[in-house]
Amino acid sequence: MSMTLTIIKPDAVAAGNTGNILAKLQESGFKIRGLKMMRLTEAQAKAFYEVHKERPFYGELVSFMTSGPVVPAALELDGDDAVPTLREVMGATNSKEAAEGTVRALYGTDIEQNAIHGSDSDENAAIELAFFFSRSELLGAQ
Ligand code: 3AN
Repeated sequence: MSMTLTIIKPDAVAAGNTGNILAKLQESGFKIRGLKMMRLTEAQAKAFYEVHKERPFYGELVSFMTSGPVVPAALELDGDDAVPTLREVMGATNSKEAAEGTVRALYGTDIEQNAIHGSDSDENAAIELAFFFSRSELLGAQ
């Protein structure tokens, strides 16, 4: 099995799409191994997106991610492909360009308000899972 992290972002939580998105992820084969609702502090959002700190949209991204509650979830998939499978189910960064049926096409609005985050590599998935969940919070993790 393999794991990845998603965050249901403030736009999707505020729109009431948390349940629909979790259902779609489960229909895509993911098991939910950790789940919480929280409001990120500015320091947490800055730390989570530190790789983007030189990008022009960093400030806006931090404001957006702290604008309301988010729902991080630890996702497990049979086999090795949790990260690429979530990227596929999630769709392109810009919701307007995301393939039909993907989470971002269904529930996102644009390049910033794009409904969910998904880890982009196994290495980052491990770092991001540890950012939100302690080992004892990851039920069923080996
Ligand atoms: P992804 O979320 O598809 O991995 P990244 O890692 O390039 O995309 O970007 C992280 C987040 O930064 C995106 N989810 C999006 O919310 C935001 N973002 C990326 N590019 C832009 C942009 N050009 N303008 C505003 N926000 C952006």
